[in-house]
Amino acid sequence: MALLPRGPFLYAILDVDRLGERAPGPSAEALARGGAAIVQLRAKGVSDRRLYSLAEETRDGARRGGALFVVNDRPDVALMLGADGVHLGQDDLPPSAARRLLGPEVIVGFSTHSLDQLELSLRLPIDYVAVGPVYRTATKTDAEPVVGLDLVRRARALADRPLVAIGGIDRQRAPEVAAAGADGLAVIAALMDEPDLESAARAFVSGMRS
Ligand code: TZP
Ligand code: MG
Repeated sequence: MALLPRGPFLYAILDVDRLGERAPGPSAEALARGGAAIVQLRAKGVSDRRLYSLAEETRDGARRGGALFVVNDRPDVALMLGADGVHLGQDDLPPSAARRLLGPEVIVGFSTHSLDQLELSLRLPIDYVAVGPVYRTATKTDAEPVVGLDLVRRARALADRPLVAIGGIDRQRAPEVAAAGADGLAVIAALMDEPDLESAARAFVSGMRS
């Protein structure tokens, strides 16, 4: 299976809706330089051609900064661009199909939103399992109900692979999420809403480990 960073690590999600006037490449690089171990590109509702070029720029920026690059939703784009991984949700293409396409070395991550989904996911050929939303989030309009730290703890007890927590995680909450057993903390707004992405990532990482 693909190699993931050791926890706790910052899993920064570069959400194109929150980029504003900022360019994806330098933004990904800034997140990585600030200490994000993974930079995921999340680009909902853009054309395939635009997604491809956004992903190319994000990949190059993440790599310049020393982070792994993960594509949200799209194993085909991950394959074309030689991404380090793909992240899939419950309604995306099946993780087993993505694994067949991408081979054993590419990271395949998968979102879960309940204990049942978490248990089922552990039979899949995935490298990490994500749980959330841990807290209320304004970023994902169709987010599932909040699962709380309780599901993070239960997931930690069950999961035999890295666990990523997502949803409403900010600097203040990061230590309790890590203490509940999350290896990776996946974050959109608490990073992307800051003007200086590198400082935001750096502050997040230093708080996360305290
Ligand atoms: N999946 C569950 S919550 C969420 C996603 C993509 C959004 C996380 O964004 P934020 O801004 O860190 O709450
Ligand atoms: Mg998805």
